[in-house]
Amino acid sequence: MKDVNLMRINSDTLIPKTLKDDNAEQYFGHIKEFHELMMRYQCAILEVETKLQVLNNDMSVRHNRNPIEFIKSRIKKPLSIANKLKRRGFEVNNENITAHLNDVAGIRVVCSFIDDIYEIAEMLARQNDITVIEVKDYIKNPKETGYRSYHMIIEIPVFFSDNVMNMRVEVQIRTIAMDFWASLEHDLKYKNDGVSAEIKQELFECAKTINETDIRMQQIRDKVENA
Ligand code: 0O2
Repeated sequence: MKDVNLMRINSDTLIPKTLKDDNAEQYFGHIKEFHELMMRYQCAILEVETKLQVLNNDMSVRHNRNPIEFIKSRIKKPLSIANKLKRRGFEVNNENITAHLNDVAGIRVVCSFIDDIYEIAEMLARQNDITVIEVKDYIKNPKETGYRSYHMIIEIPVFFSDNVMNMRVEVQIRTIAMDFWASLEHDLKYKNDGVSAEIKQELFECAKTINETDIRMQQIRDKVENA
């Protein structure tokens, strides 16, 4: 028999030090309810991560391929939650988090090839217990920054001790190359508090080059598979 290591989650794991650093406690009056809500989002992440893992295992054994390179997940920081609600003109409270924010629970799925992205997205969307709320295809329609990625907002039922809740999760699916660009671009912008138009243009050009490489890698794979 194999031991299952239960993840020991407490509020320190869920609500990191940032709660204090950001002084966000002031926004979430009922802090216990806020922790509880974050725990629910964390559980939704677990559910979706397991689904992705199952898909990858299945593809690996039956088709000898691993479409997913790696998966990252995060719960949005309390201050980011509060700021986003305020930006949109909503009062900062737990009800408005569930009613108006779709990206409190976020999962990033990094795939090898462009086709893998659409395959994973389709396999997820086909599952009976998943409802696709919204899709933004920034691969077919890149953002003006050059950002490419496939975004899905999905809803999944999570069974808790005394109730079932439909929880929303944002799933961002992208290639290693798209992820490489997005991570560096994000860091450069964040660290420098914004960048000049010239740098933006350079970043845009890099995104284009990276996309061309992604397309060539896909073509090479198609040739190898059809050889
Ligand atoms: P974080 O820390 O990643 O959560 P919405 O979220 O619906 O209010 P929007 O902008 O319509 O707003 O959502 P969208 O475009 O579907 O996705 C927003 C997320 O995509 C961002 O999350 C980033 O993770 C990523 N993203 C979008 N555009 C860019 C871009 O130009 N560069 C990079 N590096 N990432 C981008 P957050 O909330 O900004 O932050």
